[in-house]
Amino acid sequence: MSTADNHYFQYKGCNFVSAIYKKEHLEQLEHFEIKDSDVFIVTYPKSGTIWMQQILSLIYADGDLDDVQSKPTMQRAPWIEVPNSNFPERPSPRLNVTHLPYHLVPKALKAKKGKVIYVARNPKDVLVSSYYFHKHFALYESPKNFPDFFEKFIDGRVEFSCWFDHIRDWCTHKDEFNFLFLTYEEMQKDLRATIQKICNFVGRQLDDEKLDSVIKHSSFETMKKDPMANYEGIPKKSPGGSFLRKGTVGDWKNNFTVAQSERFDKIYQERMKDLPLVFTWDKE
Ligand code: PPS
Repeated sequence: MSTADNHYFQYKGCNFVSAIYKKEHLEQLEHFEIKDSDVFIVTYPKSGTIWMQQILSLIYADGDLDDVQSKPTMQRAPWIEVPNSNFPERPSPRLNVTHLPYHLVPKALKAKKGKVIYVARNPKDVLVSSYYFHKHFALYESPKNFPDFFEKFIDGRVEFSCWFDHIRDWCTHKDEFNFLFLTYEEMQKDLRATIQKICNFVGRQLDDEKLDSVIKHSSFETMKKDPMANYEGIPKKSPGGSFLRKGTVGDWKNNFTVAQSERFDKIYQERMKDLPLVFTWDKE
């Protein structure tokens, strides 16, 4: 990709925002030691990351809300690719999050140590959510306009590069990991069932009361009001706007033209035809 303005740098084929990430840290994290108790949420940006950080930390809190309500999500489950994530020193069980593509995660994870929860979201909604976040977040390049951002997204000229490559590489290599695949849309449709799936996967059981509490504290409405789960303090380009923007399925319909949608569908079919994935594109 063109990095004329140095907004991004490339590391092993993946685009990173220069203001946040450091090549030396990315090199080191490939060699991090992994423990069986480590859990990694893996997402392409704007696929439900903070939602899963909130859910997972609530599950591990086992009904004790003090920690969850006193620490922001990014401290409860930090990004391993952010230089100050402090991964090696943190006490177990370590909850983590990453947007990294398959080929850049700690190599030891591939030996089935630790657990990976991959959360995917239909890419039209990912694109739209990402467009608005680029307009909102001060450290990100402002999109020229929606059509221009659309082209960049399709070409992978965005942070963490191409959505199609991210999901393909993770899904085709899933058997190298203890791997749970979830979608944003299934979380929307049946959050209780999704939380139960996560509990089974990580080996934590919650009684009904604790399960209800996780559901309550991870609802869009509760998180939007919760300063520990809504990123209200991040640097913004202008007042107003919110990280928890709409939290729905199908908002792409309010933003894509018919021609953009048809073009996206064609590219999706070409790039995804041999992957057995089914996305929900509209509210059910
Ligand atoms: S990031 O920047 O990659 O960490 O963003 P990420 O957290 O992956 O995605 C942000 C979008 O997730 C929505 N969100 C939720 N939707 C439903 N319920 C809950 N609880 C929830 N929490 C976050 C958030 O609103 C962003 O989507 P959009 O479509 O922009 O609203």
